[in-house]
Amino acid sequence: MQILSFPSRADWPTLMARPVQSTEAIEKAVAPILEQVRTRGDAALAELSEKFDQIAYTGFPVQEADLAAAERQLSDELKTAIQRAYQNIRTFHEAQRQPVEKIETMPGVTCWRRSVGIEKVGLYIPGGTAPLFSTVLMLGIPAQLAGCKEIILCTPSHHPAILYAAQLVGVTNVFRVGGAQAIAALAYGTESIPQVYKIFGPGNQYVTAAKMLVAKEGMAIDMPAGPSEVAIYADETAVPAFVAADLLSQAEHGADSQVLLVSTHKNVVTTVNIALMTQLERLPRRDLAAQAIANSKAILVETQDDAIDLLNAYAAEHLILSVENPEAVAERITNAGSIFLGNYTPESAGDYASGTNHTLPTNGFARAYSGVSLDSFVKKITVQSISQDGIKALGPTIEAMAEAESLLAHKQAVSLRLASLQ
Ligand code: HSO
Ligand code: ZN
Repeated sequence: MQILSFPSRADWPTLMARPVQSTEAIEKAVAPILEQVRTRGDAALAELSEKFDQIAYTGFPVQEADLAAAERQLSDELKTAIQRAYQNIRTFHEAQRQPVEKIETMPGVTCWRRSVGIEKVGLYIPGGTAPLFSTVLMLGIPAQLAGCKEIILCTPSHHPAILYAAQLVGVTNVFRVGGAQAIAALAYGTESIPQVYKIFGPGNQYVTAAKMLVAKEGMAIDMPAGPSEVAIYADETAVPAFVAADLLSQAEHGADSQVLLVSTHKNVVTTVNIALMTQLERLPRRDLAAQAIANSKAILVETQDDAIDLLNAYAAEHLILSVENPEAVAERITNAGSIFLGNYTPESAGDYASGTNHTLPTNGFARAYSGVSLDSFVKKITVQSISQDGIKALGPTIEAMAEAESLLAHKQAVSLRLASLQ
């Protein structure tokens, strides 16, 4: 980790800048893949799956027998863990449901909002070295609660826990297909894969580029995704070994992961760094983690106010507050995807099993975006009903405004009704 001591505020933006990734070349490679799937459907999926993933695309979803086999391959311990996580995530997301409230804005004028599940959603789970079955829970549970009618999951992974989690959350069909071609299939539909209305899930740069390209064409996506990040604010009440472990848990996601340590105490930075080096050596994914750590920074600041300003400017995807009085500090945080309080709340808890969602805004998007929640899987439809007395009371307001906007047909729609009530 690079240690930066008391940098001036003018230097903060440069220090905290995420590495810019040039997407142009990747989008150029991805656009023809989208086009092939759009025009040739399953035939293109088969060719591209063979070429990029060495998968023979069958054109059929994963069958019952394979799902049952997947369940048999898992240890009871892992199944129990997945069920525990499922319950907690479900409980937390269930509580996000809001009761329909009919609001009388003035006598006889009633307005309300109904949440309706997006009928068809696509979930993408990448292959690669970490089989992210936890992400199946994070996306599938709110989809299930929202009442999405079709939940289509695409993944190139063969990991049985992905299939087990898919069954728990009530996925309609799983298709063994990955990469940009899977995103194209969900966006346009093929003979075998239904077109969906919104696409969710992480992925490599090709998958992300594919999501961005179909989003330009009008497809809804969960959010723009960048490399995963954690910022930790630690003071002398923090346990250095815990802080180091949390930094590494994010670093092991990939060489491009971002980790940031902020402190007002030099000895905190030093002791965390020592613990980090010891722990790093013993990690199976130490090569990836070491690369992420090499690009990461520890920033020493003068005061708590400086730390809070810096963290708000950074807008981390995950923010761990290992400080005295973490709740009071958290109250002053205005930009972050998800906040973890105190010495006993590791980011891993939110990544897997405490209940909150782990699909969160990266790359500073936490300034304006929220993580995935039940809301991500519903549309809110507004409804209104106006009585005769209501239109008598509200009508003149509408007439005056319509007239001033020179939209006389709008005015007429009210005037005719008022006249009929004379
Ligand atoms: N930290 C990742 C989520 C994850 N971690 C999945 C482990 N598995 C992005 O929030
Ligand atoms: Zn993680």
